[in-house]
Amino acid sequence: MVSNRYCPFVLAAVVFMTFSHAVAYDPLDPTGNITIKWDVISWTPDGYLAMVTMTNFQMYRHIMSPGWTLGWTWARKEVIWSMVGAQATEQGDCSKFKINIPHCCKRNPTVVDLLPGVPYNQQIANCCKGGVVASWGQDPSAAVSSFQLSVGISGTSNKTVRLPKNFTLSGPGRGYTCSQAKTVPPSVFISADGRRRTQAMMTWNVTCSYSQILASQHPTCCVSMSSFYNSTITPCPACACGCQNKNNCVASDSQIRSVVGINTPSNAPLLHCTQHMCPIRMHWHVKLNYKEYWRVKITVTNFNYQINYTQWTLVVQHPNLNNVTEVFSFSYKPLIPYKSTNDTGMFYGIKFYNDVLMQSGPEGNVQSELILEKDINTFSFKQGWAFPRKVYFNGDECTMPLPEYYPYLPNSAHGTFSTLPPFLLLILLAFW
Ligand SMILES: *[C@@H]1O[C@H](CO)[C@@H](O)[C@H](O)[C@H]1NC(C)=O
Ligand SMILES: *[C@@H]1O[C@H](CO)[C@@H](O)[C@H](O)[C@H]1NC(C)=O
Ligand SMILES: *[C@@H]1O[C@H](CO)[C@@H](O)[C@H](O)[C@H]1NC(C)=O
Ligand SMILES: *[C@@H]1O[C@H](CO)[C@@H](O)[C@H](O)[C@H]1NC(C)=O
Ligand SMILES: *[C@@H]1O[C@H](CO)[C@@H](O)[C@H](O)[C@H]1NC(C)=O
Ligand SMILES: *[C@@H]1O[C@H](CO)[C@@H](O)[C@H](O)[C@H]1NC(C)=O
Ligand SMILES: *[C@@H]1O[C@H](CO)[C@@H](O)[C@H](O)[C@H]1NC(C)=O
Ligand SMILES: CC(=O)N[C@H]1CO[C@H](CO)[C@@H](O)[C@@H]1O
Repeated sequence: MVSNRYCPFVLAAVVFMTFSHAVAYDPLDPTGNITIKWDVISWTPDGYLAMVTMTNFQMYRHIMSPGWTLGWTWARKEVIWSMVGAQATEQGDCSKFKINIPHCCKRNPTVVDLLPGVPYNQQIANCCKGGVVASWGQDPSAAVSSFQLSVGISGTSNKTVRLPKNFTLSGPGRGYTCSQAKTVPPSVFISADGRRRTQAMMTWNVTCSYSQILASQHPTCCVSMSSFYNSTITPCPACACGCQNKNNCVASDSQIRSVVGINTPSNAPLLHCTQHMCPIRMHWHVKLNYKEYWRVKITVTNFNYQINYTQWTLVVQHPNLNNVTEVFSFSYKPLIPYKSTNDTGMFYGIKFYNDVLMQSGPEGNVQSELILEKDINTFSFKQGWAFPRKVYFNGDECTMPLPEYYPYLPNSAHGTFSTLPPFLLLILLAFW
């Protein structure tokens, strides 16, 4: 299956990926981050009551099930008396407390969201979603997660409180790096009738940013291509996502029933065997050429037997996305990180229709078609222009084939144009 001609390319792709993700900066979402805001709502006899709000400002990277995990280190000997809307995963050693026992005595607590459906008295607004947080681009109202905690044995004024240190965020898994907590101007809250403003006693912010290279050693998706003008299907590069799982992949959907539950290594994903070994493949097919428009078909396929991708997102960069006329079956939203360019957009599923990309198998794909209006000055089928420049799935960049393997227009490839049968030539001339 693995043909030799891909080998130099794989190397080049790996080098390229390593290079392009070395910094925690995403050119398609330059201000994307997750901000964690602590508002001290009131002082208590031995500490304070704080409202913690996590906002996902990333346009297209959400927090999937099993959700976020937040950790920090207390500056002194603080304890958490109680929590609402979340819980510390470990209580730690509270043996020195006799009457009231704290919720958590650890110096470095680890907090997770509660699951949906917890009793009403344990809930607050924006909690209890199993740690799942939507991306800002998809649904800003669901891009927030909050909890409340009562902290003891801490300072009891804005001069004596010490900010927690060393924040860690798993979203889920690695990838996020958090800044130090920084005191910011106190948050202002407006009452329900809009006629009264109150403010926090004290507020601090922590900003966490994502880096794909920290999240995973290998890419997690790849792109394949085809077109109406060339019968070649350009596959994903061989081992585009590393071939480390090649030995325990599943050869056919019928085999999966005998494999699941028997020998599934806990951490390694269970993938369908492919030459690219990616959990996700996006296929871009240049389908039709009209006089003023052209049509593309997009298919996203899940090769992972262990994940249903809920609230999936797909980001595509292509110069003609400034003239998208119609998108079928997916929601579409242009992303305009820089005012001067409008060449990037995000696709995501329609709620209750195709917002879940099902596990590998017959249902494990989602499809869409889009119609783009040609801009006479830039439009071309030559030089692979009709294919995307960059593709991200769930916020992780997908490996592209090398340009030399793109399906080429017969005339621009290797001078085959002139050797084409005359009737094909006529058709081609009519189109370009
Ligand atoms: C975090 O994101 C918000 C919203 O995009 C932005 O205003 C803010 O500057 C970002 N913060 C950092 C430190 O990047
Ligand atoms: C503490 O509060 C006082 C008055 O409310 C304010 O003037 C001061 O700047 C605050 N200090 C800090 C560190 O927030
Ligand atoms: C910060 O947290 C990381 C991981 O939890 C740990 O390895 C490191 O030692 C901590 N640093 C401090 C100063 O507590
Ligand atoms: C702190 O975070 C909130 C978002 O939760 C944001 O609105 C606010 O601007 C941030 N403050 C600063 C000074 O960055
Ligand atoms: C995915 O969803 C289907 C239908 O809801 C369910 O039967 C299946 O067990 C789920 N798979 C995983 C890996 O969660
Ligand atoms: C960007 O392109 C989309 C079409 O894909 C269009 O609807 C939108 O108005 C454009 N926005 C700007 C700022 O040019
Ligand atoms: C189709 O594209 C392939 C890959 O780029 C190229 O090798 C081939 O020559 C093209 N076919 C024709 C008929 O030009
Ligand atoms: C042919 C066409 O509609 N071109 C438009 C493409 O989008 C740019 C910017 O959004 C417009 O300026 C063009 O007129």
